[in-house]
Amino acid sequence: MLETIRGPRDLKALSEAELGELSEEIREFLVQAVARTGGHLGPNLGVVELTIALHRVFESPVDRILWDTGHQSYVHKLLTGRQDFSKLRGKGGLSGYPSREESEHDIIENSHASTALGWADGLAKARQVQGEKGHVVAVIGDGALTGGMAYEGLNNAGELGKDLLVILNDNEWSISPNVGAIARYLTRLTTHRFYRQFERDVYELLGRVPRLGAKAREAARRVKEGLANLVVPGVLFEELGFKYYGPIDGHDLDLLIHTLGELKEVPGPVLLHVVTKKGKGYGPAESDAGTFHGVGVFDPDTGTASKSARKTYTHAFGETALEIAAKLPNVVAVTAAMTDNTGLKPFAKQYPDRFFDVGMAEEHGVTFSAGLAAAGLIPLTTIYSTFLQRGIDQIIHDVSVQDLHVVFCIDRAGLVGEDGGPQHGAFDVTFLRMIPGMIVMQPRNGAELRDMLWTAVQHRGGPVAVRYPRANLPEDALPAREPEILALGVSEQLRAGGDVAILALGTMVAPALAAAETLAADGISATVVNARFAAPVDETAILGLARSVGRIVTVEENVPMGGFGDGVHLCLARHNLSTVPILRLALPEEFVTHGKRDELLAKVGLDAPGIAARVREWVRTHQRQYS
Ligand SMILES: Cc1ncc(C[n+]2csc(CCOP(=O)(O)OP(=O)(O)O)c2C)c(N)n1
Repeated sequence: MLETIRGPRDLKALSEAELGELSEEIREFLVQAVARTGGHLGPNLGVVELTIALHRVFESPVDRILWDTGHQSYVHKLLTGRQDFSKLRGKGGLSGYPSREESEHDIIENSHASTALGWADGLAKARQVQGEKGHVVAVIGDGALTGGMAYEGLNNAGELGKDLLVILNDNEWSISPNVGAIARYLTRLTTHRFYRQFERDVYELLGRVPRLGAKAREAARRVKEGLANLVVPGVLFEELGFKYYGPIDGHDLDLLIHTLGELKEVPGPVLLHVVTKKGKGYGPAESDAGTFHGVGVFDPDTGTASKSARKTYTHAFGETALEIAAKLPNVVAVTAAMTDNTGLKPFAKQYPDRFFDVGMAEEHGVTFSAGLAAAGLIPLTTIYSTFLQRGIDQIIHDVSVQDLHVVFCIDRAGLVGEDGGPQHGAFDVTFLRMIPGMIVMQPRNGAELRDMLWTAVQHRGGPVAVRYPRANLPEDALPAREPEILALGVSEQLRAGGDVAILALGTMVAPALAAAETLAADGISATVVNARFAAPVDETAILGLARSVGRIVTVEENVPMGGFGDGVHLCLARHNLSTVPILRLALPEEFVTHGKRDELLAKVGLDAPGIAARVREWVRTHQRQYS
């Protein structure tokens, strides 16, 4: 049946029983497809009925259906003409998130949480200004509701009173179990004693009187909903100007269709609280919601996920954080809803009192870290590069102006692979380098990551950032020796050559060394420097190489604007050496799409052959200076 659904209109012709069958087919499809490619399985299995009901009741794309965060839009894709999941998240395949390029049914292109309510508010008001018809529906998870932007959206949408339906998809999980007072409030709403009692009574009664059939069940549902409202009003949402409905069972397709049909007619801002189960219908995902939130390739029959045997930078960070915590009792760790993904699970287990998960609230995470640091603790504030973009003002205003010693541990710096476009860590060097006093380092292997983290916590001064990639370590294990304190702003020369000096940052050191070998075979001898620091750059080394080698190449996994290469260029200019030719190799000045990390690096010319080719061509056309 799924194959016959070419767009939401095809849903309208199906009977309720057929819709039920369709939901089973979709579940089977999702498990088989995601098993082959990896992806966000659990969140999508949780919204099968909700997505079918939304497309049955509303008229997308005239009505706008927005998925907050966007990782749960696979079912929406399947119902809006996108059923080729063979290359999901891969080169040339469907994106793992909504994509304007892919479909007119996607109006937002997202992946960062808590934005949908702002979008919905804007879309609803624009419709009013322009006299256009159509509903705006935003689906937001309970995890995403821990982000401040969600409240900024609710605050404005509720106050200004335009038609808008917000569906709260409450499964009690973020990537890990959801945290914070809002999560507890939602749990109170869904587990309220009277509500639960009534629900059980009604269903037991109906179970004993089967001939009452569907009508009575429907009536009971309505009463139950009404009562739920009566005894556990969603006070918070009501006070924010929303009419609150629910909580209702988000896997009961008939109830969802019926309820959404009714709510479609209710004017003003409405919030429907829907309770779902992450991973619904697939045993392994139901019992291990964390793993199946975003899973790699797995065996669909057993649910066994294939794991790489190699250690990653994330593992090395996690191990080092534990080691540092054992040495320094004033070191604490902060995550924004990414305990496991950032390697902090062992830390959280070993030091529960020194570990803080602030929810999907990076801005708060940074300012909270400022508070911790002001009181004398040293926070390891561990946030993916892409999500740290949320905290730029907090890094400047709350941490840096005060010169507070917060250690920013920036995972997923550079290209992240399959998560694609909006998730690449392409900007952190730029937005950190511009801040006065900020120290920015990037290691070339796990041992250096360990030394850099040790250097960062020992630093007596303001903020320090260590960025590292979503990649395996080049080595098998971290060294047994004690960690070293690295000299601030000092690079490491790894290879000497007289034609060109390649200064590489972090992940780019290995391909730069390999490129130097290729260039040597072509008669071009290259110096290769492990830059270590993007800020402050190693002035002594740069000036020395400018004068001795006379041609400088910089390589980094960051956009060129304001990046490490710009830092080197500025250093030359400051010393009246701006005539020294400099080639800045970096990520392209456009948004890179999704695909395997290695494939993407090759595509943007940041693998060894790409670096060698560009340096070779450039050396041939640029005269050396000063040497
Ligand atoms: C700003 C931001 N921080 C962190 C993340 C990483 N992240 C992706 S999904 C997710 C959990 C989402 O939970 P919820 O909104 O409840 O949706 P569910 O997956 O449970 O359906 C997190 C933390 C993100 N996408 N955006």
